[in-house]
Amino acid sequence: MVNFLIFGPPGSGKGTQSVRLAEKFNLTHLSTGDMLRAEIASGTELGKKVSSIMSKGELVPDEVVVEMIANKVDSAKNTAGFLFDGFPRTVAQTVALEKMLNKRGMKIDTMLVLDVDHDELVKRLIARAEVSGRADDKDPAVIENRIDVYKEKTEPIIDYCRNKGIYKPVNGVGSIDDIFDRLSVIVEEVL
Ligand code: B4P
Repeated sequence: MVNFLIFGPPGSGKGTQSVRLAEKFNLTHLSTGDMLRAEIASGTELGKKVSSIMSKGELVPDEVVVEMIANKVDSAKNTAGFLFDGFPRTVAQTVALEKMLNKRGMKIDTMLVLDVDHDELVKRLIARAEVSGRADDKDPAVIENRIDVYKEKTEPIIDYCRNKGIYKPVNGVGSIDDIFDRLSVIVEEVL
C-alpha cells in the first residue's frame, strides 16, 4: 500500500482534491475534518466535546484524531493506500501516524503540499461559508485564527517531512482541474 498526506492551509483545496484523487487512484480518503463534523451532526459525546473547539478554529486534541484515524485504517478494505486529508495537523500527530503505520507494515510515502496565498484562502473560505453553513467559515476573525494556527502548529510538519525526502509541493492556485492534473502526475509517479 502507498500512503499520501494531502497538506496545506485551511481552504487550500485539500478536501476538494482528495475526493477526486481517491476516486481516480482507488485510495481510501480519510478526512479528520469530515469525521469530526459527522460526530457533531450526529450529536455524539465526542461531537459535543469538539464542537466549540472547531467553531473557534482551534485544533481538537491529538489523541482524539489519532484514535479516530487508527480505527478507520483498520477497517479499510480493497484499497491501494490511504490519502490522509487534514491529518496530521501537529508534529505529535505526525509521529503518532508514523508509529501507527509502521506497526502495520506501512509508512507515509509522499506528502502533497498545496501552496496557496493568504488572500486567496480567505476569499475561498468566505465564499464557502455561503453554502457550507460551517461556523468556522463564517467569521473572518475565525478564518484568520485558523490560518495562524496552521502556521504555528501545522506548518512545522513540512520541515519534518522534507528531512525525510517525501515533501512534494504543488501550486494550489488555478482551476480545480489544473491542480488535479498537477497532483495526479506526482501520485502516478509514486504508485
Ligand atoms: P478541515 O475539514 O480539514 O478543513 P479545511 O482546512 O477548512 O479545508 P480544505 O483545505 O479541505 O478546503 P476545501 O478543499 O474544502 O478542518 C476543519 C477543522 O477541523 C479544523 O480547523 C480543526 O478544528 C478540525 N480538525 C480537522 N482535522 C484535525 C486534526 N487532525 N487535528 C485537530 N483538529 C482537526 O476548499 C475550501 C474552499 O475552496 C471550497 O469551497 C472549495 O470549493 C474552494 N476551492 C477549492 N479549490 C479551489 C480552486 N482551485 N479555486 C477556487 N476555489 C477552490
